[in-house]
Amino acid sequence: MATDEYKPLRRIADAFDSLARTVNSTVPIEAVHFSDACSRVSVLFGCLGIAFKFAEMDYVSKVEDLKAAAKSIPTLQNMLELDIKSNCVRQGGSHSRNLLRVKRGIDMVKVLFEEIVAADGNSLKDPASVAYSKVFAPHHGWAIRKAVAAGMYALPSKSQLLKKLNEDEESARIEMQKYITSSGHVIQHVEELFISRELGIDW
Ligand code: 1PZ
Repeated sequence: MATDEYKPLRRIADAFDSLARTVNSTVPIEAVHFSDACSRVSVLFGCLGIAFKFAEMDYVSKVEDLKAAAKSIPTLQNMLELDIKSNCVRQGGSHSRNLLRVKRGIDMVKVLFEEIVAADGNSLKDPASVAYSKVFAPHHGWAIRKAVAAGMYALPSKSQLLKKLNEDEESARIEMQKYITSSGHVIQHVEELFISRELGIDW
């Protein structure tokens, strides 16, 4: 069996699976581990076409910020606590703020996969629109929401996406389900880091 086969969906699901296992223990979540898993998600943008270039640039730059921070800050909770001390949690470009945005990115992918797994058709437009409206739309202004709505028409079909990911219906369903479960634990953990420090997650 070729172990070096190109299987990006599997790599994403495995990264979150491994991360979710550490979340379930009492050990705090490592910033390096988290940001590495989040950076694997970026490959999906390349499969969704040019329309999502802007989203890609924003997401990748925020993940890169967390990766760079992880070189000197061991855990996500350390990151939040440092920002609390410096009184810059909500400041543009802060690690805490970027963490909240990246958390939404992985949440959007989770809802997208849930919708794809539940849908019968070959369209990505409805699954992607639902995911966007649940996760990001409440936090985005009118102009961005309009641009995203326009971009939805340029999405490939589900079968085109699966082909680019080198998966068939059955294998994709398994990997998406794995990601849905494991990212759910990770997302909940990150939200609790904010909520337990009364930082809120709706900004
Ligand atoms: C298949 C469906 C694909 C749809 C992807 C739609 C993604 C939403 C596009 C949003 C455009 C991003 C514009 C930048 C928004 C920024 O203003 C905010 C706030 O940033 P800050 O002020 O803190 O610097 N950034 C965000 O909300 C993060 C956006 C990340 C988008 C990641 C989407 C992940 C989905 C992956 C699907 C492949």
